[in-house]
This record gives sequence, structure tokens and C-alpha cells, in this order.
Amino acid sequence: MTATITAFEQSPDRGRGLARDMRVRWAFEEVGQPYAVRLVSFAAMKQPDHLSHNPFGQIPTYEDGDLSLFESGAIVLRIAETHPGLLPADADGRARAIMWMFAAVSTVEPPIVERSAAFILERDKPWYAARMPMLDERVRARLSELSRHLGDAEWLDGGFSAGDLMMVHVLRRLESSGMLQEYPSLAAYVARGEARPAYQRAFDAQLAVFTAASAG
Ligand code: GTB
Repeated sequence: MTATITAFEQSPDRGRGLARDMRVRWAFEEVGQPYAVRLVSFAAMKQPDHLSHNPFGQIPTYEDGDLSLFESGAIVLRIAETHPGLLPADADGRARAIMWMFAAVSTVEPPIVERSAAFILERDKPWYAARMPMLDERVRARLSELSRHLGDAEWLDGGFSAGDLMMVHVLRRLESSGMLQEYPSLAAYVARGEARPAYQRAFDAQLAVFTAASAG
């Protein structure tokens, strides 16, 4: 059975692949599984039908038979656990790949999201000028730690895994900030992720949604 995910009917990022359905699309493409997409408006996300899939009224969600999931990390893990290609075969390597998925969403992503929320929502506030350098430094602390771990390696732990997929997408949120370029090994790491054919297919698919919505 083909799983169905939800995505923005018209993404605020104008199809730059920053919304979190991109992670799920990328995972499906990496494992070679087709998927269906149900597009939802901001209003529809807050209606009972969507809330029955995600109580927080957000995308992405995932439905496969009787199983309904939300949280991009949980969905990517489900895809990785049910198809070969995104998790190592050995139990220890698998555990470490899952560790990196958690590191992406619970250690690296929060300061990035906080910085981006302040940039979008607080620019006119009196505290903005004083707060932003502090938020920048919190992001830099994580980038510097991550880049020290990565060193000259291609991926976080051996071969490409769901951990890299999540981490690359989390880091992409910084692309317009210029901060990634301060850490050349991380900029190269993100570029390697973006160069993967599966990433490109996922990116093109989400961009096509935005292009069609803008045209019509
Ligand atoms: N922890 C959840 C997960 O990982 O799935 C978070 C899901 C989430 O934040 N979903 C966002 C959403 O539905 C879309 S991805 N927001 C609508 C709402 O809360 O009402 C976040 C996002 C949105 C837009 C951009 N952008 O324009 O650049 C980037 C990321």
C-alpha cells in the first residue's frame, strides 16, 4: 500500500524545501518507495480531520493503512525501519544512526529554530538587537561542536544514514543566514546531502507543488 503524507498547499518558503515534509519525501526517495501527498491549507490543518492525525495541527503527517503518525523524525524512522537503505544492518550502527536523528531534532535544531523565529517575528521589538547576537552564538556553539565531530568525514557515522538525512535538513535552515559558510566542513556536508539524487527528486517534487499553486 502507498503511504500518504501531508504537506503545505502553499509553502511559506516558496518551494525552497525547508518545510519538514521535505525530510519525509527525501527518505521515501532514498529507499525507492512511492508515496502520495495530500496538500493542506493553514486553515485545514486546524480542522478536526487533520487534528485527528496531528493534535498540534501541523505538517507533515503520515498514513499507512491503520497507522497514522506525525513528527518528521518519527516518520523518517518508520520509513527507515521498514525499508533497507537508511539504517545500518548491525544493531550498534543502527542505534548510533538513530542517536544522530535525535541529535538533529533535539540538540541542533532548537537553537536554529529559535534564531529563525526571532528573525521572522521579533525584528520590530525593542529587545531584538540585543537578543540576536546571543541566539547567533547559541547556534554557532552547536555548529562548532558538530563540525569538530565531523572533521573530514563524509557522513556522521560511516555511510549515509537517516541521521545524516535529518541533520542535513536541519542545517539547511541556516542557508540564508551565511552562518554555515563559517564552518566549511559543515557547508560541504550539507552540499553532499543536497547533491544526492534522492534529495534532488524530493526537492523537485515539493517545488512543483509551490510552482503549480503560484500558477493557478
Ligand atoms: N516537530 C514537528 C516535526 O518535526 O514534524 C514540527 C512540525 C512543524 O513545525 N510543521 C510546520 C507547520 O505545520 C511546517 S515545517 N506549521 C504550521 C503551524 O504550526 O500552524 C516548519 C517550517 C515552516 C516554514 C518554513 N519556511 O517557510 O522556511 C520552514 C519550516
